[in-house]
Amino acid sequence: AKPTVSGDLRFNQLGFSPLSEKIAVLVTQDSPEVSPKFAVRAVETGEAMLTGQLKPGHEKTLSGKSTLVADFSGLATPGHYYLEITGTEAADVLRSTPFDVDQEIYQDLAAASIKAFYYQRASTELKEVHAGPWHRAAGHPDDKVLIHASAADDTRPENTLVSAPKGWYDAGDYNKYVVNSGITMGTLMSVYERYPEYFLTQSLNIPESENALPDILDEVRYNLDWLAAMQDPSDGGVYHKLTTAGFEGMVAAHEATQPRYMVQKTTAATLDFAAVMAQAARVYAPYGEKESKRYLQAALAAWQWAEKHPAVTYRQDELNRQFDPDVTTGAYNDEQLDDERLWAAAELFLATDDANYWKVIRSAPSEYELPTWASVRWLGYYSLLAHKEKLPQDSGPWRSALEKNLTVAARQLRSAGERSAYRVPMVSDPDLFVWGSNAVAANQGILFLEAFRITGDSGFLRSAEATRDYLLGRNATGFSYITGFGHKTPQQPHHRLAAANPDMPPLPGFLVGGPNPSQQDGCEYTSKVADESYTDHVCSYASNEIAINWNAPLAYLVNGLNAIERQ
Ligand code: 9MR
Repeated sequence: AKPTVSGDLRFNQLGFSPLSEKIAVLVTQDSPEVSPKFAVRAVETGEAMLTGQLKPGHEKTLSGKSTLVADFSGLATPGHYYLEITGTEAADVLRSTPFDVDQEIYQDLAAASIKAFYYQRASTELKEVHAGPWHRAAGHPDDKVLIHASAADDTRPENTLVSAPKGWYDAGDYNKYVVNSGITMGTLMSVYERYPEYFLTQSLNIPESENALPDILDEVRYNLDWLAAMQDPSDGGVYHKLTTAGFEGMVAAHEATQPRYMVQKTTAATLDFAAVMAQAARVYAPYGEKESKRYLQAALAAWQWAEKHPAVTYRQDELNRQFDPDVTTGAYNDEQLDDERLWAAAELFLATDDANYWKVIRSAPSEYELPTWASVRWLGYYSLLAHKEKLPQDSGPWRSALEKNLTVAARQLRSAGERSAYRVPMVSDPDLFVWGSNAVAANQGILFLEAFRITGDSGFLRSAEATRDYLLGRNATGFSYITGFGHKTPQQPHHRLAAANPDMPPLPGFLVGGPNPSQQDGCEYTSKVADESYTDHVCSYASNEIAINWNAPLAYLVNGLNAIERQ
């Protein structure tokens, strides 16, 4: 058969840093017997800078298609290029859209992935000088929040007014959920802790940019201020969420004015809060002793509440049978609390050196588990592994076992990626495509960066890059899943702040949820295949919503890689 060059070319649409692996994938209907040739040409002169032959992808795509892979990793000279694939006949040519090779290529995306949190700020006006064309009026003052019947007690009866301003909107909706803020905050503080020097020079152009704190810590503090107010000062328990009873319509923030409630205290929220505050006590210590102590006190009080209330879970349906008004917003309900307990114990151990926390840590399972909002054990283990010097003297074998579990998981994922059609781990298993699958990918990227940090094996860096390539276009839909970065990006994310401004491009730097074959939103999709089940429509909250717990691992991955690549 003649080499065929018809098909779709999939690659990272933003471009490549000079020393990274560079791969483009041609998705074809049938695999030709003779592989076509490719050339990477300079846009300006047409000169071929590098030539080669496409190689068959190892496995079929999840939809059963074949792929051919062009590897032009050798092209390290910065420049503006396009890829050309040629068959046997002169007319048989396929050209890619142009892309860059550039040492600075990830600077803007790295900053934008954190600036996204600034755009999500509640209770404040976004000025044009910081927000550019996305400037807007303040929404949700949250200084008069009602204690919901489910949260009422002697000190705060039903309808007591409390104040919990600031913080970030969770996602496309305007509510603020403690559990989801937990993993988000842990991830953001951790990327800062891994690459502190790098963050000293990053400017986000936010209102606090001029102060002494790195901008990422200013942004995180905006949410810490809110989170602190989610704790009941009388007993240390933490409310599950601050929310309207039902979701608001797709209106601008300042026009979304339904009453806001503090709903039931839960063990998951309280333990996540304890972990975040204990980590904050460590991270902010060099910048303010008083602040750091306050965070630690809050963490300790939360831990004590959770000791007394070890299994208060959030069950929205039951709650609605007992109390008015019915609450129908995000539930973030979780029945498994051992992992939250481990994470809190880990951060509190690092903060206090108290042997009681070490006991909790030593009795926990240690097999690797990719973090999600409901599964946070490895946030604790990542922190412990990154602070070896604070571990007990005789913990060497325990730590080695933990490191082994991490690197074995990373190695398995890496080889699954190398065998796959797109040469990325994400497409090796349809079960990975849950609601928010892009955050699964981004968290895999974090795992690779951690495996690289522990072993120094640069193969893990290649896998982290591949994950970044996946999110930026080397995937089954050909979308770059990050708003504003790439030539085919989400135009209609499920994001109230964006939907309220239909004449503007969507706010930039946001990762959408990504392919999710469960399609819980009932919107129109063109495919049911796991990695194709994505629709760029505002209706699709199950595949096209933005969320803070998805942007945080994106921020970790792109900033972590950028820090390493720019060294
Ligand atoms: O990310 C959450 C996902 O794991 C759940 O399956 C889904 C349904 O409960 O909810 C997702 O979180 C949403 C939250 O409930 C409300 N704000 C938007 C979140 C992202 O879609």
